[in-house]
Amino acid sequence: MDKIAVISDVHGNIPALEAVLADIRQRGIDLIYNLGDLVGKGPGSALVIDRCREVCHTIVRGNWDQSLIDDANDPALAWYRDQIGEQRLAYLQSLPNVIDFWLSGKRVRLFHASPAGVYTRVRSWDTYELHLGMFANTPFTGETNPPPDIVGYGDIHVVYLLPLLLDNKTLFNVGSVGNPLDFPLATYAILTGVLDSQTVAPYTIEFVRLSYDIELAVEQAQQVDLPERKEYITELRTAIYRRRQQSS
Ligand SMILES: [Mn+2]
Repeated sequence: MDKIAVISDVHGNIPALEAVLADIRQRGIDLIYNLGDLVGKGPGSALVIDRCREVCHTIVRGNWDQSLIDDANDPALAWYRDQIGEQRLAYLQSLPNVIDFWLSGKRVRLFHASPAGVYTRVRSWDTYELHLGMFANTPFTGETNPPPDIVGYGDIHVVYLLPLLLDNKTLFNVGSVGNPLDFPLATYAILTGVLDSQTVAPYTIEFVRLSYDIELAVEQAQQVDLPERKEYITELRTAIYRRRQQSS
């Protein structure tokens, strides 16, 4: 059986990334797909890009990666853009939208947010129709025939797995490595099956949640002039999204 580690939303958190990479290595998995949002939020965007380029087979572009390119004049993003530099920005721009492959007779597609693009968000509590829309071929995804049976994505930083029984499809979210918003643990997914095979065979989708040195990540955030630092640190420690934190 082949194993694929699927990581996403590292968001400049080096201690979380290193904990996840060590776990992947220890399991003997050497194929890593990355669903984007390498940058933003945390203090280590540049390092995360460099490290992920080194270890990930394929990386797709996330909404933060895209907005550093699109919103060149947004002062809130200037801190990250300055840190990353032109060459890495060009690299982010070059990343693909989706990863398509066969696994144990299933067509699998991975992307950051949705087939509409990196900025269109779909949540676990959205409608059946919106969830089914995650399997569509669009100008953003390109065409596959057949369209995907299994779709995995990032973006919302919350793990879930949803069978769409009426249509025989499976939707899942891999959670976030560096900025989890369900539990304060570094999270990723592992797919197991026969890679590149159109023959039906067993496969599994599992989720891994790891403790990592959160206080080291906090210390790294405190050493720099990070935008929304207080909210970011609370997210690391509590997994409560900054827009939901009580203002004191
Ligand atoms: Mn994200």
